[in-house]
Amino acid sequence: QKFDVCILGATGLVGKTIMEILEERDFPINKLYPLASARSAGEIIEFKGESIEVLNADEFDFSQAQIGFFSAGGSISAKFAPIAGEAGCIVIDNTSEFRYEDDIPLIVPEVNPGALAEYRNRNIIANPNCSTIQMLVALKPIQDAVGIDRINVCTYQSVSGGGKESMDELAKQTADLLQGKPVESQNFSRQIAFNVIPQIDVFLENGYTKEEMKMVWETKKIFGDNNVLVNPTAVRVPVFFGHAEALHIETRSHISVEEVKDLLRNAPGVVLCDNDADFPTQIGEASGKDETFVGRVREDISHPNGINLWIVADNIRKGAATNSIQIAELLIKDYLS
Ligand code: 2RA
Repeated sequence: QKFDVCILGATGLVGKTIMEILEERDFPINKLYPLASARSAGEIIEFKGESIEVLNADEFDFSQAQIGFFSAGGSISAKFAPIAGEAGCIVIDNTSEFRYEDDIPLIVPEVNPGALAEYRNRNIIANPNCSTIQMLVALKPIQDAVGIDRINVCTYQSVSGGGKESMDELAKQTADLLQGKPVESQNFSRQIAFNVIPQIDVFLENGYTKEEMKMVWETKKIFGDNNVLVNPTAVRVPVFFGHAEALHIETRSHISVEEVKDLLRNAPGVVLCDNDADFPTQIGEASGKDETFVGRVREDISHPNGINLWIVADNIRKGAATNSIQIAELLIKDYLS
């Protein structure tokens, strides 16, 4: 069985990666409809050796597609996802627009596949934020084994999380600085080249940023556990692809490092970097991969139930495109075949 699929935001970083991964995984596509705003409509994209014209989303009849991958920004999803859902196109939405609505499932296939059944409420499924996805893929087996009371996390997030313009800004600033020219910042609140910025998204009233609170809200929803406490600091670093995270977790009962490593060795989607010096990094291990890499697993010497972990994944792949496609594959396997 094959499916007609539309991709809204087909000319963006995530949209293009979705197309690459659909091809790589030989996703069962019958017809592909790349969609974008009127500004990008008419561009030609390549898919499976064919040139396909990008269509104007405003003029598209969503009943022509059974599955839609949306990654064109929150306001675009707010406008088109309900229209598509009502037309029978099941939307997998990569924006934060619907993530916190009670009747919309928020899915990481390795973590909460059972919640996918709720897609029937509105034909919309939300893909979580990149920094949440990789964290929960790694923490799921620990949560199941002993429960997690509290997560302290600092992120080291690449500029691709902010889209193509943010990547261009890092490249330009780096080149300008190396040539002794002054730099300008447009996509970040400070210079990003040769710097780190403890701000991703806007500040909220409680002093945390929206990126940080996404990790709090989404962890509770995906784990189905309102008692898990999350204390994040999200930081942008001058890296193009891949997010890293330093975690200090407090479990509900004691678990040894060896037990955690055994759980991670067998966890779906996880690659355990077992030896201390084999820690994963964005460039060396995670970029271009679909797995979540975990290293530096060790006991927290300051807490009886504390474990430290270092978690790295490709934010555009597992943090966005791959996770969305895995959701679609699960949907097909459990509900559409
Ligand atoms: C970022 N989490 O890295 C965002 C992307 N969704 O900026």
